[in-house]
Amino acid sequence: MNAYKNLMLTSLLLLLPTLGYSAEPLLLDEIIVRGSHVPSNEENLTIREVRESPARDIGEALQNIPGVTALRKGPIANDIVLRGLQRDNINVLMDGVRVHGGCPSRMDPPAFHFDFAEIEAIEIVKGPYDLRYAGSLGGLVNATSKAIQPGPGLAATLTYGSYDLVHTSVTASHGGEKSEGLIGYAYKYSLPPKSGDGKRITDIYPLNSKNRYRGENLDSRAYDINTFWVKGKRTFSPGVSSELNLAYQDADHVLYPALLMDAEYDRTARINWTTIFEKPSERVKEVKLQIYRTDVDHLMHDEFRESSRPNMMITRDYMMQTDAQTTVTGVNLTSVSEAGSAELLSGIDYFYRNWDAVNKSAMYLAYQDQPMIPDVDNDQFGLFAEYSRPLSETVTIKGGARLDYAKSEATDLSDARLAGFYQPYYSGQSLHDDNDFFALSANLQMFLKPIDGVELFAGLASASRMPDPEELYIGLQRIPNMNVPDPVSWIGNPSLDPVRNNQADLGLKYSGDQFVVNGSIFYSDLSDYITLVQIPDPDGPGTGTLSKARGYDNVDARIWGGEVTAQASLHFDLYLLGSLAYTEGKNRDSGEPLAEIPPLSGSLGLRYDIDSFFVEITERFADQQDRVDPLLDEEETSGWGVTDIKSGLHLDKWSIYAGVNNLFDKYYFSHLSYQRDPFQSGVKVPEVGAFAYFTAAYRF
Ligand SMILES: [Cu+2]
Repeated sequence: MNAYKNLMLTSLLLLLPTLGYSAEPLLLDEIIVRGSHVPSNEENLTIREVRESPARDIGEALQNIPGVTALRKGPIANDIVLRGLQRDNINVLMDGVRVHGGCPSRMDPPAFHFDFAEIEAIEIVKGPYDLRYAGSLGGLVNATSKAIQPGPGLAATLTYGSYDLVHTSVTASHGGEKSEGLIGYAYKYSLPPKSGDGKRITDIYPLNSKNRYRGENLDSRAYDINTFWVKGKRTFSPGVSSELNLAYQDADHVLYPALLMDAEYDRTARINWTTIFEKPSERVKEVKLQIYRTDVDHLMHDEFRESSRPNMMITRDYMMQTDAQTTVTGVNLTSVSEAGSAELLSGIDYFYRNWDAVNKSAMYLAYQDQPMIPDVDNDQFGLFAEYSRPLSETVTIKGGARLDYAKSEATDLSDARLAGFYQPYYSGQSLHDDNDFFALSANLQMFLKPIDGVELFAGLASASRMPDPEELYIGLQRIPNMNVPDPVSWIGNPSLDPVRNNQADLGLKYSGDQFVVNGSIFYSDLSDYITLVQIPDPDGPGTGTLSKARGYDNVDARIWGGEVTAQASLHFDLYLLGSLAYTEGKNRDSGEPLAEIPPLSGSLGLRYDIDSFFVEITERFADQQDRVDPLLDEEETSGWGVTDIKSGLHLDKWSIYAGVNNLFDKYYFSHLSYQRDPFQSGVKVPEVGAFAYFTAAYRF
């Protein structure tokens, strides 16, 4: 693998001297123009770029951004990992709306609940530099929905790919002077893809495994997702407008080979109502009021697996099932004021989140309901202000602070269950079914343009986030029995403290006529970082009502790393595109590496682009990951490299794309795609083998 990596880096260096003048490096111009709007700690992915790829969802599409990795348990539903931080350590929103998933195993991460066709662009803030939303501890990923263009509009896309993949969408819109409206529909379907060894990814279990798919389900739908959305906007008087967005998504029959269960359904409803007052007074540029609600209803079970075959104990269609619901109701009020060239952003951010999940299992409690996520109420209230001001022609500073109050209560966690099941795992700590905390976050950023084409960024930040309801209160008791003498329980830690991230960032961006490079490095000191821990059986192995467990603990940790991307314009309308990203994490309490940190990864591509036509070949690669946490039995993952080719044609109203990912049908594993609990089966799911696709897109 190292030889391979060196080859990639050497070829990049050898190609550099061939930089030359092409008449109009259009692609480079576009990158420079786009780059000039965002500092080097931010990235922006447009949906046009996404359309070139066969990405199944937002998480997969974002993998092209260095520092972003996707983690998944099946063919779809990629969870976003930003510089090694995942779950509630980062914020993933759409138009500022929170959609927390319902599944305790994160079958439905936040980004799963939006469709590409709803989205115009995705903004990524790397590091704790966003103060608008609670919990942007490691960064923010915010998708912005499509704006309605004046007059009538129609957009349609159809992608057909290997394994009967069909992704299609259509939106129709009309933009008038006072009223605007948009309606959209998207459908996604695929059979289980095959990995490089020629096997369906549903066919990864040995014949004697209870977790293997039943014969009739090996080649059944991998997912079947319908999404509908409407948007209406009304301008009441000059500068006062109100917009209402409604969306409903029904995901059915989603397979998760990495887990013990699959999703029967995952239904999401979203309402977002935003009112904007422009220039309400001399000093105030804008006041925005946003009210939203999201609802998720998720059901998973093992009915497609051998484990659900009836026997003495299994008397229903399933051996195990989890029924989960979650809602978020939020209000944001923000105002932007200006005085000269200085700008002040301030606001209030409030939301209420409820999460409830009930597990039933034949093997442990004879189908008795178990409050796995015990109907947790979580309120968070935040106040923030951010000030930015140019100090001179070449220097701008930006800084701000945020104060948060949060409260969590497990309403379905009885005193008896807390004392009898939770307390023995955390002896010496006094556990409660409610928690609250105050936290202050702040940052200071500096942007410098010392000479033409060069931009420097320096940032210092300290941010905090509340432990999430799962980390605090999850409870899945597995009582040792004849069939399973030494099971693993799941136990939240109600005495967890909030995580704090103290981070420093440096960035450098250079834009020249033939060459654009953007590099950044970061160092993150995490106090009370929440990590998974293995806890021994408090009442001795194989006896009593308790078993060994996986739980959570606060530890001190550090994560550091960096990313670099470069684009160069060569002769003959050719462009060289490259990126590298590295993240390293250490648990300072145990001295071991942090678990679930992506390895060194990158890409190197050559693209011919004359605006109306392009063809590109890209090599994506990752080094082996041997920095694993032995305390969690985390396994090492080998390095890999795969080749993707694609091309596209842009006509007046039509765009056509075709390509093959993993051209040489390599059999490989992504480091992050398996250590997933609860309900991980322990089997690694390989990545998709050779995958061909064709997309036609129409718009006017
Ligand atoms: Cu689930």
